[in-house]
Amino acid sequence: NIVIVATKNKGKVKEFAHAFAALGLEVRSMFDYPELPDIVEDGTTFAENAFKKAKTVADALGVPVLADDSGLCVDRLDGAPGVYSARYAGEGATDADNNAKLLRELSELQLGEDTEQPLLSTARFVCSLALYDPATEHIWTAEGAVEGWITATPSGAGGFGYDPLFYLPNEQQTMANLTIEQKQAISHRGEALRKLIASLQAG
Ligand code: ITT
Ligand code: NA
Repeated sequence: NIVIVATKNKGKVKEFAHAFAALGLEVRSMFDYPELPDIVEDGTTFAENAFKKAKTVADALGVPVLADDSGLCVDRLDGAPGVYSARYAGEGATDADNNAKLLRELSELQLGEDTEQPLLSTARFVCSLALYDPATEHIWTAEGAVEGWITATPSGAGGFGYDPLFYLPNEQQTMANLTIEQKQAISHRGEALRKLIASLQAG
C-alpha cells in the first residue's frame, strides 16, 4: 500500500517514508509524479497551504493525498519566517542560505551569558498536515509544534532545514543532532502525524 505526499522536500520525504514504513506503507512524493503542475503557496497560514497542496495534487491524480506545510516561528522576529520558511532568503534559497539569513537577522541579539551555546530567541517549529480525499471531498487535518531556542552555533548533520540552529533545552542538543527516531518522537511533524493517524482510526 502507498501513501502519496504532495511534497518536493527531500527531508520531509525521508521522515514520512520512515514513519509510514512502520505501518507497512510506502511513500510516493512529487518526485514520482513529475508531470504535476507547480503549486502556488499563497496561503497566510500553514493549514491553508497544507490544504491547498493536498487538494491540488489529489484532484490531479484522483486519489487521496497527504500534504505538509511547516515552518519555523521565531519570537524575537515576531513569528518570522513562519509560512515563508522555505524561501526566507529569497526564491530558490537553499537551507544554508535560509540559516545564514536567520542568524543575520538575529545577530545583534543575544540572551544570557553562555558563550558556548549563545541562545538568540525562543522559537517553535509548526507542522500542519492535510489529507484530502477527492472522491468524498473529505479533509482530515492535524497540527503539531515543538518549542526550542535558536542557537548562534549550528550543530549536527541530521534532519534538514533549520534543524542545526534549533536547540532543544531538554535534550541539550540541536534537532540536527537527533536520530530520525528521536526527531520523530518530539518533532512538530511527528506530533501532527500521530494526531492525524489517531483521527483516521477514530473514523
Ligand atoms: P513542499 O512545499 O514541497 O512540501 P517546502 O520545503 O517548500 O516543501 P514548506 O513550504 O512547508 O515546504 O516549508 C517548510 C520549510 O520550513 C522547510 O523548507 C524548512 O526550511 C522549514 N522546516 C519545516 N520542517 C522542518 C524541520 O522538521 N526541520 C527543519 N526545518 C523545517
Ligand atoms: Na509553505
